[in-house]
Amino acid sequence: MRSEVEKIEKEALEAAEGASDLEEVKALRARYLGRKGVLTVFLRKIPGLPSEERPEAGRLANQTKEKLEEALKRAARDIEADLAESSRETLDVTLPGRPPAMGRLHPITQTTYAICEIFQRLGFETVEGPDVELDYYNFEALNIPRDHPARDMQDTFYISENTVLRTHTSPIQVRVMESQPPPVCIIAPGKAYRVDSDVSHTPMFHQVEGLMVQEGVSFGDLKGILTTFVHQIFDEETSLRFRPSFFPFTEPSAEVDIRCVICRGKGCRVCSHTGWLEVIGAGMVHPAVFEMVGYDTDRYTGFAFGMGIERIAMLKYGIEDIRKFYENDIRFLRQF
Ligand code: 2U9
Repeated sequence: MRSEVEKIEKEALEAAEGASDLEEVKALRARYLGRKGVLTVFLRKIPGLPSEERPEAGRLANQTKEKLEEALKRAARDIEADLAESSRETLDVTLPGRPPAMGRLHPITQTTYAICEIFQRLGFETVEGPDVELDYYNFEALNIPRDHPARDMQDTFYISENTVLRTHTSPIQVRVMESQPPPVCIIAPGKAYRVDSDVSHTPMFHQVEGLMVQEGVSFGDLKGILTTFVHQIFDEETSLRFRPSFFPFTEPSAEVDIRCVICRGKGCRVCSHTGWLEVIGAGMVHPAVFEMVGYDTDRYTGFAFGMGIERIAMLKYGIEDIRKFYENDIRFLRQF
């Protein structure tokens, strides 16, 4: 009797260990533990055994049943774990990696670089300066007196009584002149701030200003430099006209118009049907500005000019609303 149970146990445990799929485990369970299973049939025979053999036979058979149940459970668990492992995604280390998402320069940065590059080729050096400026460099040294409308609280962001967010990049040029004698041939790109907001104005915008100071510098030199610049940033066909104007820091002063780059002078919405676009302000540096930085006004003359970078970018790319540059709409920015 003992050897019969041991034989069943050995055979069943070996079969459980060798089971290769869940169907096989299920079949083994039925074969040994099912209603007509080998072990069940054996258990049923116990009551017919001589009474002294029954306890031993019962104990042995129940022990085998427990071992077998345990072995079948383990077999099912191992098979399931193998299945999960083999269905997991495999990693092909020879595949090329995902390319990193490429960023790009903001259209205003691209335009700033394009403008600066043209002037650099003409011999101008690029200089930068602080956005938070002393009242002195932003206004006083540029011949903008205390009661000038440009100083109005409505136009200027005041940080304190003596400090402002610069309203133009001109203070950079004052700082350079203060720090060195002529010759000076510089361009000053950067942010400027004014209390203003509509389709063509944002409270922060960008400017490039230029300054050339040397003995014998004339208005003719200014016209030559700006004509070359316009031909390079737009094209050779773009003509210019210089109109008299006024700025506190230049005398004489001029506003520079270019032939409308959208309609070529026929008249359109962008040029308000005039055929011309105002893009640059310029003039000969006012002697009062030279005096403030200690330059000899009998010896030196100079010209200066300034332009809004957003305006140049809008005309180059045909953008009608300045606020587009600052909405951070990726669909807009991706186009440049
Ligand atoms: C110094 C002396 C003179 C710079 C100049 C302009 C004329 C001008 C505007 C164009 C559009 C500013 O962005 S904008 O609103 N600029 O019209 N700027 S002359 O004159 C200077 C600068 C520095 C020491």
